[in-house]
Amino acid sequence: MRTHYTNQLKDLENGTYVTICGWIQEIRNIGNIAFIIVRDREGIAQVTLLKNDHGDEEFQKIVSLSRESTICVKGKINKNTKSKLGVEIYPEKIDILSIAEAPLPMGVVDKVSVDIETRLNERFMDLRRPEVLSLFKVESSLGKSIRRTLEEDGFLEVHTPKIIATATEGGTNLFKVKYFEKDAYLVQSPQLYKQIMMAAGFDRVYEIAPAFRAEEHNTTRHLNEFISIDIEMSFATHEDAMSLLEKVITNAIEFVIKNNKDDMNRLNLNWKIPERPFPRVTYSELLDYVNKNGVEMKFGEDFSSEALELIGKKYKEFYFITRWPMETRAFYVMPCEDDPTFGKAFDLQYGEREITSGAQRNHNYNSLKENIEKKGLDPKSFEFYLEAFKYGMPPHAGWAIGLERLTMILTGVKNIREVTLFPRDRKRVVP
Ligand code: AMO
Repeated sequence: MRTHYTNQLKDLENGTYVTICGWIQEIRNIGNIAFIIVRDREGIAQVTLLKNDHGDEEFQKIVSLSRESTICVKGKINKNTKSKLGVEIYPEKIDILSIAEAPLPMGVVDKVSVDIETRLNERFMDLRRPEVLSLFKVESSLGKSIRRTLEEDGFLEVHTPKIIATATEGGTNLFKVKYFEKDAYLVQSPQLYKQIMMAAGFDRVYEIAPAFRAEEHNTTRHLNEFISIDIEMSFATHEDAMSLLEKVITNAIEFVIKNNKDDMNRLNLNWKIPERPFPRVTYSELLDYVNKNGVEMKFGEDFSSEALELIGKKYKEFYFITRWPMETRAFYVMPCEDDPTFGKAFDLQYGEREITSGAQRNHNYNSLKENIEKKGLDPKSFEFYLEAFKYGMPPHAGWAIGLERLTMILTGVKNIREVTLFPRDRKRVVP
């Protein structure tokens, strides 16, 4: 149907025939001439309709079309125009594809602010707004670049099951599903399976897939379904995993700067490529720091939002929190050789926000099993996982980035729902 997107018109020769398709954003009718603003994914174009050329009846039919109706316009490019866009189309044929009902559930380009609930209820309409679309274009580019870096580094893409029998990240925030005669759960993370893939000899794997967490609290940072970008690599330490993560993040930022100039302008983003390596701070150093600065915290506790806010004032950009207490982290973390109270786990932070968790994993069957028990979990329910550690398991490490978290942090939106097409939160499963 279409020959060009609207943003491609300005580079064409005068008189070129084009067909554009999109939504009627606005019609200005000034008598014998009407200006129709047509919007598609890439921008807007002006269609200049002359009554003399089309006849009264056709002219009236088109100018009375409702806003947000969809049309295709075939016509000739004119660059000698006073239009702000520097180019207009003189239409020869306008196909009316679908007429929008009025009133609209919400405006697309109106300046009036609409609350987030209405926006999420009418999400298809909200997503037509250029600044909302830009957020998802940035998210798409981040995902694209991350995938490219991993592919270039020899990672194999895998797809692991999303219906599982065992909790991976602790038992509290699991969604139970009926699985015929049994109970099963939606996966919180592909953790166990990506580790099993190391025993399978796949060496380096990645997966970009939904993960499910029954988060009790409705926060601006948590979703019940999010996109987890997971990697696992063999014959590798937590240091190797951190270096890869630095590269993945830096490349992704560079990619967006290069490929999303319009979106960055529209969103007022002014990114610079971060320097590598990112600073590394140990858990204990930060524990000391927050206790000295008025936020009380005991060894072994995770950082509260209050503590993170304080830390974020000192570390404003990317940094790693390393050397976590074993008791704070999941059972699969490898203890440090010099002091097994600590583990080779890390979080990547941006200011007060967490983007990624990762670790070198414990690949020793006996001590892994012990650790499962220490955490009060039943090794029986982990048999299928533990089995993979018995017959030759390489040392391995990995991490997971929350895609919406990353996009949220880099674009500066205050609510993670802004960068989730159809968010699932404590109250919302529709649309
Ligand atoms: P973790 O539980 O820290 O680690 O999750 C990894 C990353 O996923 C994102 N994330 C979320 N995003 C939105 N809503 C949520 N409810 C949510 N929960 C987590 C965050 C977080 O940093 N198996 C480990 C990873 C590993 O060690 O490889 C894990 O799942 O950005």
